[in-house]
Amino acid sequence: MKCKKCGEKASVNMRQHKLALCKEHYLEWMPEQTERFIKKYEMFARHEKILVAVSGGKDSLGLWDILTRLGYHADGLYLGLGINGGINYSHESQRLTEKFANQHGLKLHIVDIEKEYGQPIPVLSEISHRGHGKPCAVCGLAKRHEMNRIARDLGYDVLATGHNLDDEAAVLFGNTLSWSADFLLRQSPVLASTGGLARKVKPLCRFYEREMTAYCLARGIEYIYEECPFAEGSQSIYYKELLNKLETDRPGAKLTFYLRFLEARKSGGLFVEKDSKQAHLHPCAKCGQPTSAPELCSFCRTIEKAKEVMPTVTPT
Ligand code: Q46
Ligand code: ZN
Ligand code: ZN
Repeated sequence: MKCKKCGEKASVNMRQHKLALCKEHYLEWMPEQTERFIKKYEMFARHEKILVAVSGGKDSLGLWDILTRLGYHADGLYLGLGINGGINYSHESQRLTEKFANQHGLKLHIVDIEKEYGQPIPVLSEISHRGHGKPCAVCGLAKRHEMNRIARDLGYDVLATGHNLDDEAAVLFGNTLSWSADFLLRQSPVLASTGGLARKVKPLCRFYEREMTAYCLARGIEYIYEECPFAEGSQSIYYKELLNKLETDRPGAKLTFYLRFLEARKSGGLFVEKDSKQAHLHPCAKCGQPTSAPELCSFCRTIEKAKEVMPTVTPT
């Protein structure tokens, strides 16, 4: 496989884009695409101050790296959750985040939940009896709360998170299975700031997880490979596995699923009664059946086309 830009040996092959690139051109392509998404979804402007939520994982460190390479003013925020498990997850993820910030001379804010609120997340979860034995509900709540607090208190314009396409498609899949209209209508690459909540953006929402892995490897970014120990057996991991099976058979299916959703949401086509659209129907010039096409209905057009190729086809 050869790089589409220079003809050298490709190191990344993106079947869904029918695009293979060498390492050098891949490292150019990722920030170019990110910039395109930032503009397309009107995430933020050049002069705005961005707070990147960093966890030490490939997505958030990759995002911080890309935004910095693009010349944006992006500082990091690391939340110490106090989650240890076998691999000492919080300790290791903080170490790698600090290492990245030091290597690149970037500003990193560290907020330790235990220091701030007296107990680490797992204990707060236990004593508050929320989340059926798993700390994720309290953890999610704390993360949203703290990210917003720091963004507001330190005067950041926008909060950026490293959610990638696999994350977004899994959330979308879950919300579609349960037809959670409110959640579906709120899922977006940009959430405008409202009533004291900071604007939230997801500049990586169109990149596959494996594209982020490839980016970090190519850039030599050291990140934490392990997931949080509480992520094991979660519903979102199960949905990701299902979507990966689909993607293997139909490359690009995940991206199409997400992008078509965004289009439908933008055009107001989600959960809107079709009645208003039916008003635009008129009779087909040939068969008289209702159609929204300008002259012939789709079926008559198909028959017309077939007739051109094979004159024995009978007209409607
Ligand atoms: S919510 Fe749950 Fe995550 Fe918090 S406790 Fe771990 S798995 S880190 S995305
Ligand atoms: Zn190349
Ligand atoms: Zn509060």
